[in-house]
Amino acid sequence: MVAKASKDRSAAGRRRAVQHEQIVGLMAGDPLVEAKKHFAPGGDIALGLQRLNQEAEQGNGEALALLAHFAASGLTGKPDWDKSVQMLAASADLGWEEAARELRALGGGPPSAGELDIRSLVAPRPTEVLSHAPRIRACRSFFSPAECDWLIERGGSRLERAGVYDAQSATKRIVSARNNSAAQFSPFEMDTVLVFLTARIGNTISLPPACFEPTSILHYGVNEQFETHYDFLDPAEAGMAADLNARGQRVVTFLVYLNDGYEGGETYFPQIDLRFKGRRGDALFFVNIQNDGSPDLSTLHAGLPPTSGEKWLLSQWVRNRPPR
Ligand SMILES: O=C(O)CCC(=O)C(=O)O
Repeated sequence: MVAKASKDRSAAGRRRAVQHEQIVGLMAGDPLVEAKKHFAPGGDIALGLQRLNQEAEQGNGEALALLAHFAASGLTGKPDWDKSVQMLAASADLGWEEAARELRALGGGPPSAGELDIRSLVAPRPTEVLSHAPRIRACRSFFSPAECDWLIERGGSRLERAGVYDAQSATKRIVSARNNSAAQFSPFEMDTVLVFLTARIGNTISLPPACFEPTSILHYGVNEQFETHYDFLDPAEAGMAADLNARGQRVVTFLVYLNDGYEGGETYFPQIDLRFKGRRGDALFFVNIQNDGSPDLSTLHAGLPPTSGEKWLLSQWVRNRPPR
């Protein structure tokens, strides 16, 4: 029954993708669609910004919501969180429903967007030690139910088969050991909610979002899993030295469980026989290296398969420094 539900979801996902393609086709020449193209790799960001601003000035709520995200993240200038929330509220006032949903996810209006306390929103959360070796901590109720729902909604429309990183080709490789789905968000594909939530993660682990790899939302249906693996990058592996040199070591893995209602699906550390299954909104994070910087082999872990229901998770891999 549940397996069927998740098949239906991927069929629905495919239908949505086709609809999306059709809409994109119909909208070729639409100034906003054209402006957005400039934020893809190799695009002319300054020109894209100019076009977005023109659209926003003419009352385009979607353009304003995008500018709100850029203002929050500092992708196109100095980050300005207050301005970002004001723009999001203005976008919602213009009738852009997604902006209103973003504000609600963050616990604000409309009409109470002005009451959003961004500093507490991004403040570090208390953690509890689950293991000293390897270093694993949990963080209860790290995301609110509304934040979890927003992330599931964002991830659900972009899921594709998950893969593993192939350093030699610098691309994703599909392997049988990882048969779940994932949605990845590069910095320009994020939104204001994601910017604030990743800032909260950064403050909790004392590493800035500049060190973060693209944020992923993972989805596991019944029998889908991420078999035992390490997250640190092994310098001995082909092609890895260049990646390590460019982007640093993947020192922290930060996971947030976004839903309840499934059986199985724990995160499992076989070396210390630790199974963790967060309730909706709980977080788990661990340090992939030892104090001397060498890989910590006791961090071997797996995302076990749900035996019923479906599991949604935010996964954030964090390097020890921003890319060069
Ligand atoms: O799904 C899980 O519980 C684990 C995810 C994981 O192993 C990872 O993101 O590295």
